[in-house]
Amino acid sequence: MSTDYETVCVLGLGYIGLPTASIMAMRGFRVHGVDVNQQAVDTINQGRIHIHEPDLDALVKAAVGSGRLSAHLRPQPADVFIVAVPTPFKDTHQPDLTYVEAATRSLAGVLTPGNLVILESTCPVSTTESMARWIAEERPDLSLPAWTPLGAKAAAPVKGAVLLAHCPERVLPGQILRELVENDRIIGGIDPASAERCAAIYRKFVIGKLLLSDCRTAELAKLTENAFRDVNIAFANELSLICDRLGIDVWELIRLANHHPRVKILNPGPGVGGHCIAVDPWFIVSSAPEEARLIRTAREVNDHKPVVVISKVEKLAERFKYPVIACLGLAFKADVDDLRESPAVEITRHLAQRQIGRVLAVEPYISQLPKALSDSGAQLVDLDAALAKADVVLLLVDHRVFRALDRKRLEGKAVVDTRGCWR
Ligand code: SAJ
Repeated sequence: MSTDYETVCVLGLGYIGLPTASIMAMRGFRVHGVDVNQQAVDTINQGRIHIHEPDLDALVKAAVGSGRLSAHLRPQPADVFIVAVPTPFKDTHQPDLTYVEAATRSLAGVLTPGNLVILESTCPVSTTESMARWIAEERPDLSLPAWTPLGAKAAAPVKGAVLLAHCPERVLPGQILRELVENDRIIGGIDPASAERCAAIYRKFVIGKLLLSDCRTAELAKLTENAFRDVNIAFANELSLICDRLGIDVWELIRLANHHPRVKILNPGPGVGGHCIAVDPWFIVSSAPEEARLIRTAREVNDHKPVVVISKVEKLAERFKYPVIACLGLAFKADVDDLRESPAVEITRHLAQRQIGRVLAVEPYISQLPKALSDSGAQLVDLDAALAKADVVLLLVDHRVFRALDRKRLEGKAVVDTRGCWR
């Protein structure tokens, strides 16, 4: 099959799927985007976006305008299928593959022999093989390759087999469009033929290196990257607790230590949020609970950080009769609108529910409070209104607008700066 003018069906039009679909459309692919959210589908078909990511609006407008990107509620026949749906965890920290399974079973209906199915969602080890099983259950008429590590002697490819690969997304929210093109990509085939075919697709829009491997290794590599970052942030967060106890400025400590040529400590904060780093390490823990001791502890250290911030604010609030507490930022990190797993939301909700004062939340990227805060008692206001009234100012997210704040406006207020921007 020629690799020119291929049709791609991207399932899940969120932070990964929509930019990927749009970039591929601009590179000449005919792209069907699929999402279960009718509003997202309608918005995209009008050339507009339902999420915030720098420059994504112009890209989607151009892709839809070119006639090569359209959005749908159901999978459409295509040569290549890319699954980019959420993979949350359950209350027990066990991975929840409901969306991956539903997307796989729904695309199975339109598969034809020789199609390639690519999993981009971050998943526990062996999910790509589970997808092969789900497809086989839905479509016993199709043949699917068995897992074969790269370098092992592969069985002769079955003519017309459906190919499968895991190509984990690795982009940083806020820089998605650049990183989608520039980052190196790991391509883990269920067998070597699948890896080769998948690489031919990504070669058309990725200028980073394409690193071919098998799907199990690719799955664990992605989890490893995020667990590495989580462990390193936990180290910084633990240092912040040690410094609080010893009366030392953690930011100054880290600045000094980082002058060593082989030391690169990350930044402490109010905890770790987002749908990736706060989630993915648990997928390793659930697969190898006995062995993943450090990875589990790092998660626990980072998950405990909001509790520390809450008690710091409560202590300061005792100085006032019924203080106004301004919580600056709700997003999980700077300059994004994404509130998923955000420690800032958790902290704001606790402070509001404990009724130790009146809680004002400032989040320039949203226009109404998320469900988690809607009946907490917290009120969404703008920065000026919050600073005019606040007795206690709690900086939770280092959004550009907060970093640029004139420090004089904080005079006379009790300040908790969890990001170290106002030192
Ligand atoms: N954070 C700190 N201190 C730091 C760095 C981050 O407290 O020094 C916090 C942030 O405030 C945020 C959380 O960690 O709450 C995660 O933010 P992040 O910028 O480290 O990462 P994400 O979740 O936006 O994106 C990560 C990236 N993974 C790595 O850097 C290894 C990205 O490349 C992945 O594509 C993404 O996860 C993903 O989707 O898996």
